[in-house]
Amino acid sequence: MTERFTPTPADKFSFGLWTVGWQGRDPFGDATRRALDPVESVQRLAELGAYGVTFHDDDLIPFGSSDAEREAHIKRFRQALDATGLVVPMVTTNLFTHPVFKDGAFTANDRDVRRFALRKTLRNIDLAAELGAKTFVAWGGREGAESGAAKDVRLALERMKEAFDLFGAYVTEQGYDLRFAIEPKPNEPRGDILLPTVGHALAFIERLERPELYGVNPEVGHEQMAGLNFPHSIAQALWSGKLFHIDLNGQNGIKYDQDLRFGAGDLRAAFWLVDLLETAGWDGSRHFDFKPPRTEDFNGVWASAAGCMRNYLILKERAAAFRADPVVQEALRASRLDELALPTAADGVAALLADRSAYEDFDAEAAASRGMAFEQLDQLAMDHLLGVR
Ligand SMILES: [Mn+2]
Repeated sequence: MTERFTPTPADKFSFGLWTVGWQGRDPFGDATRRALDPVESVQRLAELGAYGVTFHDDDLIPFGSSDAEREAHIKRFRQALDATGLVVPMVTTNLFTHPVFKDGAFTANDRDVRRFALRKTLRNIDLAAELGAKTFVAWGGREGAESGAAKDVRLALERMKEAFDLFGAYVTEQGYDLRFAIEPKPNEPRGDILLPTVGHALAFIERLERPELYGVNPEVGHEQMAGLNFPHSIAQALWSGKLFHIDLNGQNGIKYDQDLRFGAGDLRAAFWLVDLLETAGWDGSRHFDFKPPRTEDFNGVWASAAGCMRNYLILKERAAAFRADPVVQEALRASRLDELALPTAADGVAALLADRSAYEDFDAEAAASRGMAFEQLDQLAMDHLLGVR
């Protein structure tokens, strides 16, 4: 029973150093845990069955480190990676903790701050390429405002575009095999953040000079903070060919960013998310971006990390059982999912106009009276999720 939910590197689970390493400092309280050495995190995550580890530059190399200190931190980290076999699929930049970024990084009103942010990011892009990462995440947590006149949003978007176009040109010139994943979030820490949802980010990407280099890194809780259906956002990102990375965690509705372990919070959304990722053949990392609650000691931290992976594997099994159930397959046909797969007017507009059954002879009342049988279908999903089928 337990063994089939034991993760292995083949499951492609990855964790940010900042997740298990979160010390529990929040707006109302101090840290409740000591700092974790990144080397210890790598070792423990490998023992738990993870395949990858990710980080912000400052998670590995404290802000303000000298070049020599920087090299020493990278060397120790590399040794831990080599010893455990863990890989670095993704790297991201901290452009939010230091007070210099209080008004943002790429969109700060102060030009010198923007230039510093570009340099900090370019340096981190070099490190990402050096460590073999294929995805570079950009979360613009401080790119926003608390009041109307404080930010000219059209100009800020222009500066944001300028930054991403510069990075795209840089990786192209350097020949790096690295793509960018923009991470949307509606608010927190800013009152309102630019590119607040997956949809906003997808639209922004199309305005860039090399749109093929950019995709999204949606986070479960971030879309849910905006009241949105996370699996729907992921489905649109997949449909657009823009799901470059994903942040899995848990959230209970529209409130502060809870960053619960994956599976906590909206369990039904988590079930449909895993069903979607698995049926779509998602081959990227199953990356966890969560915060073990500050109530926990390190036993709780590792239990929380293990729980993320265990919950994914349980939901993966439950979703597969749902799809394989002949009764479910019949219910899907009863709900006419097979019909949705048929093009609506592949015969062309002339044939459509000539088709009297499509309009003149169409019996709207009869069509309106057909039940969709969605409730029977959804209860089957519920039965599988709850483990009673
Ligand atoms: Mn979050």
